[in-house]
Amino acid sequence: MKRFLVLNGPNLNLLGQREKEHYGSFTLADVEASLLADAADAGCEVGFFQSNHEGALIDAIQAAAGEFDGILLNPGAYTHTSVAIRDAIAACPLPVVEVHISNIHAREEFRRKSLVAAVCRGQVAGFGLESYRLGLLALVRLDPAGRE
Ligand code: CA2
Repeated sequence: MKRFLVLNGPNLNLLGQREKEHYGSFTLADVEASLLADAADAGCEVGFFQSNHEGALIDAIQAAAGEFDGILLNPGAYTHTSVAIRDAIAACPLPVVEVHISNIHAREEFRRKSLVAAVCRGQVAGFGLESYRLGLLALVRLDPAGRE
């Protein structure tokens, strides 16, 4: 059975508490419950990790090979700043799908650039909790050997 790691970056543990205009009113626990249900339907497994620390996220990306078949990644604000996370993804043999709750391309200029996008298999942004569900579907359905 395929296993996917759902990796969330800084401040995503605060979902549902503030900034509801950008991130809705659902919590990270809601995201995880939804993905657990989707994974059961799809016949795969999901594991979860959230950290506010760049190095911990990099450690999780490095440790995922051998344990998981792909990574669903919301790097939070590190999306726009972290060459180190980009390098970890580039070095990772697993497909990584970048997800964002908000449409980063319709927000402030500094959020429109993702440093990780070019080393991810694809990006889903702007669909709230559904971004995670669509990203998981992409991981389930994509050909691990191919680029399409
Ligand atoms: O839209 C996304 O998923 C983001 O990755 C969320 C990040 C933001 O820095 C990115 O530009 C886009 C921020 C997550 C912080 O979430 C909070 C939730 C509640 C209260 C405060 C922050």
